[in-house]
Amino acid sequence: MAQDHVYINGKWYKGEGEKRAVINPSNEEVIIEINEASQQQTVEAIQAARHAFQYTDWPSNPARRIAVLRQLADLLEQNAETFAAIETLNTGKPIRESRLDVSDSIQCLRYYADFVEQRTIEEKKRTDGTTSKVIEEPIGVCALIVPWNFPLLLGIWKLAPALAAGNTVVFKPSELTPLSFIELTKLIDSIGLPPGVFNLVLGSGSPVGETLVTHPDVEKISFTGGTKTGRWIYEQCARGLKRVSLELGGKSPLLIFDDADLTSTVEWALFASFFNQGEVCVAASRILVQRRVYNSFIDQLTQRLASLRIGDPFAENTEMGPLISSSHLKKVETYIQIGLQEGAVLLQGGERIKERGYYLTPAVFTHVRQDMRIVQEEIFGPVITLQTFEHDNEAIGLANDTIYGLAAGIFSRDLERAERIAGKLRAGTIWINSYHTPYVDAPWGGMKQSGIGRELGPQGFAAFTETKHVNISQHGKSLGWYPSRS
Ligand code: TXE
Repeated sequence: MAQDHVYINGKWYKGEGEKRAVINPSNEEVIIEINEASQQQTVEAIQAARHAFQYTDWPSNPARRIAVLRQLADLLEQNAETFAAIETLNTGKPIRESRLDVSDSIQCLRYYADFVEQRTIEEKKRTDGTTSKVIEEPIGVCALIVPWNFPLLLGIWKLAPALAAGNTVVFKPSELTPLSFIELTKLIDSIGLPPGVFNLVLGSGSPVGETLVTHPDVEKISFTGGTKTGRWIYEQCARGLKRVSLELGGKSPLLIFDDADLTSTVEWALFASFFNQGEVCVAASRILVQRRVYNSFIDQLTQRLASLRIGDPFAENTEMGPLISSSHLKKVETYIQIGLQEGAVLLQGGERIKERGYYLTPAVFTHVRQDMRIVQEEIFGPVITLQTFEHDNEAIGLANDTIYGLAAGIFSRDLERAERIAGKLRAGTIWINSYHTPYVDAPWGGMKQSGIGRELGPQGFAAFTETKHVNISQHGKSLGWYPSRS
């Protein structure tokens, strides 16, 4: 049982695929060795989900689904500290941030339970006597694929609405961070859902992820991850016109105007850029500062960076932990080299600080040009670029000039101007005088190459439904060939 980490049709199995060591990024030690799912097991999980969708009352029993979501939220709450510790152990994120992830997850489960409870069916009486009902039905078998930066929270953002809507699920965490969802599956197992409603398959893109994406019995893919993988998934989904939601990369700008209170803005900028080690899809990686306050901003930023607490993610006062893996650390370092080769100036940071653990100090680049790769490409780590602008239009132009459109931040005392600029920015989420907070009842997702569709809120629920229009007329009554259409 201790080795059984694959969950199919209500039972635990030993994975028959690859064996993989799960690493603690803060000390590089092996936490556990996992036997991942084979392709055959992945297919069995899909078949179990299909069977459960077709033959159990799960899709048609909202009361049961509401009860399950609430029970899961309660269980997660009772075990909150354990989940926070697992998340920090596996990802290296500071423990205070893991606690936030757990409490946001609980809130999300409860939100979608309430959402289904309060849902009404739209009904219309027509002049010809017909009653029209518009019904939101579940789609079927949904494959939920998530990355390593928020393994629990991003998983729950998909799982809660998918289950709430009545779908059945095959869930795949990142191969780097399976631990919190293995633990969550134990809670799900203890609730006793109909077998096959929830299945957990562990493994990487090949073969597990690819099997989920290409199998004809999977009717919806909800994916969070890199834009390159997202693009491949979108192409595969096009073949079978599979439903798809993609939450992808970003290169989000933070616009700082010269009327902003600099001390608090510097604090927000650090949080916006380096929260979760900068391994956040919406991380503010491009800071645009109005020229008049640029030098003062840099002075305050570098002073504050010097006191940033990087280290043991389990220490209560740690502000930044290690990056996720050795290969990701190397990728981020490669970008720092690219920045230097492109002629940017590395003001500070970009250094390893410990012999063990994937720690990197925040890197700040100045003297950058808009066409540099470090300005255009997602680095997904603690690396920011600083640019200046003179006037609103220049700021808008620079802010919008990447392929991404996930998020943006604006700092100014002039809320009217800030809102006007927000209207011009091509980004799915914009914070004015704050950053990062997701609200569970509000949509989250990207424009341009940052994704397709939205998570959270009513939009996040709609993404897991199909719309059916049912017209009911009295039996035996002729409407004629051309009945009235109102
Ligand atoms: O992501 P992948 P990676 C960005 C970030 C990062 C880059 C690569 O820039 O440096 O992506 O990270 C699964 N079919 N983001 O390689 O590959 C994979 O197993 C089906 C931004 O970790 O996109 C994992 O579960 N699934 C991002 C998930 O996809 C496949 C968060 C994400 O992995 C697959 C993470 C395939 N062919 C990285 N290949 C964000 N938006 O927050 C991989 N996977």
